[in-house]
Amino acid sequence: MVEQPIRNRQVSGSSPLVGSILSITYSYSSLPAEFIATFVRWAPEPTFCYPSPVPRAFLIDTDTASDDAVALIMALRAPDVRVVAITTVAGNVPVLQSTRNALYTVELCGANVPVYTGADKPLLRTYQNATWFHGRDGLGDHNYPSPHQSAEGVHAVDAIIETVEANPGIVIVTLAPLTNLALALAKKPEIVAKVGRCVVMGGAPCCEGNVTPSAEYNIWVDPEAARIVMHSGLPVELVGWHLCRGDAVVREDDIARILGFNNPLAKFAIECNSHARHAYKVQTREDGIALPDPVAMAIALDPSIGTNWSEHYVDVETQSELTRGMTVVDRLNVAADERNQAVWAPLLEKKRRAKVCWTIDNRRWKEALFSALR
Ligand SMILES: [Ca+2]
Repeated sequence: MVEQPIRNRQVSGSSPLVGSILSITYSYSSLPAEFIATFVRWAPEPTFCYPSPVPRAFLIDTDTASDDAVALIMALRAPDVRVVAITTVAGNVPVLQSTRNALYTVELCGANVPVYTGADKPLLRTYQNATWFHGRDGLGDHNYPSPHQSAEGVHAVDAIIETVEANPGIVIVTLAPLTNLALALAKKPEIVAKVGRCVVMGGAPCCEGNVTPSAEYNIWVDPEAARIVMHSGLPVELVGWHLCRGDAVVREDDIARILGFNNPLAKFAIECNSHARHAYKVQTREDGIALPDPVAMAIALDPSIGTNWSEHYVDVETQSELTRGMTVVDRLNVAADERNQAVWAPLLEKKRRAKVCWTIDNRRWKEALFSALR
């Protein structure tokens, strides 16, 4: 069998999820044969990590568009965080554009963080970008110059595995479709036990998505990958799209305040979201800049910005077209009812519930944003 790079992988779309993923061939090696039984592994109970004098290690997986860029700035400028790796994936923009945007943002921050390019399409689905929202280049089409640095030679999937293994307790923040993380879990399920937190920007637990009424983009684009992550036993903290709307939106007075900081990062943060601001108004009739990824990053940096959390089994719909990518949150714990246990068995086996954030302190979220851009 001729091995192929991951971006040229061959998949079988008709077999069941795990079988299909097992059929993926890629350059490193075949996925472990025991994957079916073991891609969901036990891991210790999650613990929140509050700001500490010892820098916390972050790995950020991103489809770098305009709100991702702001989230990267927040992490790169956080004094108590060491961003050890940025991995990119196809999502809002094609993966190579995502890498370019991540490198540009890192350079704008004067940071030195390796960027690794990852999967260029979802596990099984046809790739669909979101340039209609963020602009063709994902950064509002302002013709930003090419970055000086290049991506690392290691694939993002291997970078995730190596980075987690080298940094036990690491915080993973996903701002994109979960393709890279799912592939890393498939290749090395043991990494689950070494992840301290996994903050996921994605989902619409209140059932009002930004792609369909049921689904938010990151989950909708690659629902099979999201399902693998939710079944993996990772200590997921789910930051849904609902947290980024309404009073969380950066309004005209907030924008004026940020521009008043009068520095290149503040100007970039507003400017690169110009296309997204327009698209968001068309989509929701809300005026202002919605920043889902920065809200997730604010919570990754300080979980107490989330003011209402609860723990539930969370699954992802992969069979229906109508509700593709729906984050199904078991708020009433129906999984405990023996009549439902067959359906929920994969999650029940792992005894790992996700922490779902329902509300945030909007004043403190915006203070975190201002602090990063000041
Ligand atoms: Ca994103």
